[in-house]
Amino acid sequence: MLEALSEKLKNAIRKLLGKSVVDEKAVEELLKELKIILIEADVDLGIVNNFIESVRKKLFKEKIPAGFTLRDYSIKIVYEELVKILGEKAYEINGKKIMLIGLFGSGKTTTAAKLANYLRKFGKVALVCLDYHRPAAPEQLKQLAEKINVKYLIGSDAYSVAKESLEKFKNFDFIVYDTAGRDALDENLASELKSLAEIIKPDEKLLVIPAEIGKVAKSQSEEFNKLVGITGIIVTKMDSSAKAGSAISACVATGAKVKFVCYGEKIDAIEKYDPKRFVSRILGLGDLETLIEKAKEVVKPEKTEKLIEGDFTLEDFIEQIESFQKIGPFDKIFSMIPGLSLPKDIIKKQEDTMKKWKYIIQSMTPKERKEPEIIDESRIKRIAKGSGTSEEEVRNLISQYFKVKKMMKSFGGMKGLSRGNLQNLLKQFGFRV
Ligand SMILES: Nc1nc2c(ncn2[C@@H]2O[C@H](COP(=O)(O)OP(=O)(O)OP(=O)(O)O)[C@@H](O)[C@H]2O)c(=O)[nH]1
Ligand SMILES: [Mg+2]
Repeated sequence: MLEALSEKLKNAIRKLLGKSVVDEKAVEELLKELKIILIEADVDLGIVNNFIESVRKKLFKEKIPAGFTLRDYSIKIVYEELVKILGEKAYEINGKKIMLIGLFGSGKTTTAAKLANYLRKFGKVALVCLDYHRPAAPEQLKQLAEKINVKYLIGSDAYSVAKESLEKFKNFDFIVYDTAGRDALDENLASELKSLAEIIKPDEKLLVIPAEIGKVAKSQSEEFNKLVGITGIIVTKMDSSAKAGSAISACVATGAKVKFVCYGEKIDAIEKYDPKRFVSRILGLGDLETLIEKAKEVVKPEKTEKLIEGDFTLEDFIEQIESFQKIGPFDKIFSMIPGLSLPKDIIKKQEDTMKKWKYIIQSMTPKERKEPEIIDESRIKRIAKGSGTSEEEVRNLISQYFKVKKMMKSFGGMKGLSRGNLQNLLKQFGFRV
């Protein structure tokens, strides 16, 4: 199952993130683990090796951009290189006439109905049965079409139905053609598909491949492409095979475009294939890329020098709070951090606390912000009143500030934080991550 693969990948990443020090050795351990996981998931060895080499090259032979720690950057690169082997771009369906082709039982008929149902949102759709080899095929298509309430055409032989469909559905936006399957792509199937394509002149010839064939998808898509030509691929049964990633990467390796994936028998179990979303999902990264980009934007490197000295005032504290808030709402930030799940009420509480801290610091005089040591009981009273908080809350903030200051000295100042280390940023605000 895809979830099992996903769980293994997530664990490997969690392991790296949980390390106190992320160095070359730690990344190598991650790579070793990823290699085993991908090979076990049936991904082609050549593809796996290229993937590992590209990650290594980017992390150890090229310069790590400013604003990143090795910890963040290694996850970013693993993510990007996985996206590369899984297709990089999302593709559209182009045109009106869509022919589905593929071997026996790959899911053509079911997928034809799912696709018709999906395309209904964009225009008028018709389903056409071109499978008159399997006696039950026309009835299967008829039932599916009636279930989703779209127009359909069935007849008694594929060629005349193909011709008739062009006239009958000429005012439709989409015509989805279901064709017959075979055990293998033999001469008969190839010549039937070619003749049908000559009549229909399809805009799309989509090869339907079940995920369970894994890396064999490469030879299958190459063969179909050579003999009848394909414009894209639909991978079905993603829900019932751990080889989904393998099948997709095998197709991508041939240069084919995976356009849709199906992950169940239900009519709506189809979605446009988007490699970025797919990889984020299996790695459990949420929207990590966006988060890293945003964190980089708000944590400005030029502040680093001063802060490295441990010269961290309450003014810097408030600035950090503000940049943290700029990244986004708290629960969103947390959902984007791999391996981190905190109860919603704790997140909310921390968010409220930070808001209060901001008011408290804003109620201090510039001198108090620079030298919090001078804040005595009477000043605390005044600040609490001015910020609408309690004296206890003011005391808490000051004590938190001194703790952070001490912690930063021992961690070598704000260096780690300023390079975009989210974990440190969170620690600063009292999260145990
Ligand atoms: N779990 C799961 N089952 C699927 C999926 N797609 C299709 N199936 C099942 O796979 C079986 C074969 O599907 P069909 O759509 O009949 O396959 P086909 O390619 O038209 O088969 P032939 O016409 O005999 O070549 C059916 O039992 C479907 O319900 C999917 O995404 N997930
Ligand atoms: Mg069929």
